[in-house]
Amino acid sequence: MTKLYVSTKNPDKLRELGELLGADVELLHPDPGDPEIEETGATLSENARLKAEAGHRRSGLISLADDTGLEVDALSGAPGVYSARYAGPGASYRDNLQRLLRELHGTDPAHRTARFRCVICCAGVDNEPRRFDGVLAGRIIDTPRGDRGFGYDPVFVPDGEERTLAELSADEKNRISHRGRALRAFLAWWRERVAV
Ligand code: ITT
Repeated sequence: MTKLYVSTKNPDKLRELGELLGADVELLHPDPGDPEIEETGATLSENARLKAEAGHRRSGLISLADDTGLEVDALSGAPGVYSARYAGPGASYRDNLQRLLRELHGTDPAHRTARFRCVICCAGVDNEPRRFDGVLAGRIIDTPRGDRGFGYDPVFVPDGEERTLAELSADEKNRISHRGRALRAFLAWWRERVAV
């Protein structure tokens, strides 16, 4: 079975990446006690690359990393690259979501447009890491709905939907999501290069 190292400590991302990659790929990942990889980059792309290269060095395997941000137009693109720590270091999903709702309080529904942007980086195939992108456009509502998904999903309604991402099934989310799009772009390239 093909092995891939996924350089994330976020169990929700790992689950979604596993669903998207399917059962014929064995996923390895960091242990909870493994050292953190500092996300010192100024962009999603730099952080995805840092995590993928560190994962490849650590495991000796082809390594994937995902860096994702939520860009809200009324907040000039925030929280963006800071999405995981919007409410401060060590913030929970709930803290981050509450801060987002506070910042958008009173903002007209027409001005609540946003998008998830996901950059997946793969290290260990070529000399240079490869980057794959996926975007999902939508809007931020003011009252969270749904208990699936994770992070900002309960307040994000994708374009063409009335439900939040947290109200969609895992399959429905994966079919349209930023992560699904980036991962399928990676898979198309990888199947040609490495043949699963
Ligand atoms: P790793 O760096 O270990 O992969 P992380 O959670 O720190 O995990 P990011 O730096 O990419 O990952 O942070 C992105 C944050 O954005 C994440 O913590 C969630 O709060 C949110 N997020 C990412 N993907 C999401 C999704 O599909 N739906 C909702 N929120 C998401």
